[in-house]
Amino acid sequence: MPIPKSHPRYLSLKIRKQLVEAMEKGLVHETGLIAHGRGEAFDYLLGEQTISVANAASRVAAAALLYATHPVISVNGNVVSLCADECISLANAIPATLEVNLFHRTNDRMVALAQELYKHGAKEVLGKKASAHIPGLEHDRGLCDRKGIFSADVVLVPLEDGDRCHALASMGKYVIAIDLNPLSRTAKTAPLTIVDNVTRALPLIEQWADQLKRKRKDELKAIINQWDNIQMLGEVRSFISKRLNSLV
Ligand code: PTJ
Repeated sequence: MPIPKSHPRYLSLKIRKQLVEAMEKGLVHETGLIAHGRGEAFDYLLGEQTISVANAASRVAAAALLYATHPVISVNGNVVSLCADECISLANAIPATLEVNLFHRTNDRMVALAQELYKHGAKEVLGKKASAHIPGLEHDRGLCDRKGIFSADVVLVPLEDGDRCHALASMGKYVIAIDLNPLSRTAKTAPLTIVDNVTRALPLIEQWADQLKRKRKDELKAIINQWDNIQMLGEVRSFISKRLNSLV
């Protein structure tokens, strides 16, 4: 059924339809729809907007990606289906490597997601060649590319599960998470969390990268060092509770 543009929840309904269609094409895993529902609920609490601490976090993310010697953007079914163009554009701007890394890994999904990214103009997509394993993660969700995530110093993980975020951080990587849930294990484990919708956060990181790209390495390092993720998560919780109280 076509969604009427006049519907007050038009954008949200359009995105749901996009994800369902992506699931039917084999890009999104069934549980990706459940994950999206949880994300939507938190986005609702935030007022479906980028709050100021998320904007500040996106600036630090841009600094960390520019500072890195080997930055990787890890993408999954939901991320490719919602923002393939934004991922590719950010990867070109930094420049960073794109790698498909799945929780529910199957060969068919790996191929379909890489093809989708190539269709959108990606130059190179890693992931299919599972040449390394993230220590501490059982089963196929630990598989990754030795030239990509395994050897990266900075990894951007939009919509990551807490376990893998923890494993990547334990490898000494600087993990940048994008997660609408400020209470998730991912949000709490990453040294830098952007509590925002991936659809808003990815273009914002690119805008900041554009502004910061002429900064010296020591200036970028100073931006990264001043970030306090625990304090920021407290500010997000306080924003949500104040907003909830103002709504009743
Ligand atoms: O494609 P695969 O096989 O790698 O599977 C991907 C999913 C998302 C199914 C898998 O990683 C998973 O189960 O994730 P979780 O543990 O449910 O975590 C998803 C987190 O992302 C939750 O905390 C949601 O609040 C959050 N989230 C969902 N949609 C968005 C989001 N955060 C930012 N932007 C969104 N659009």
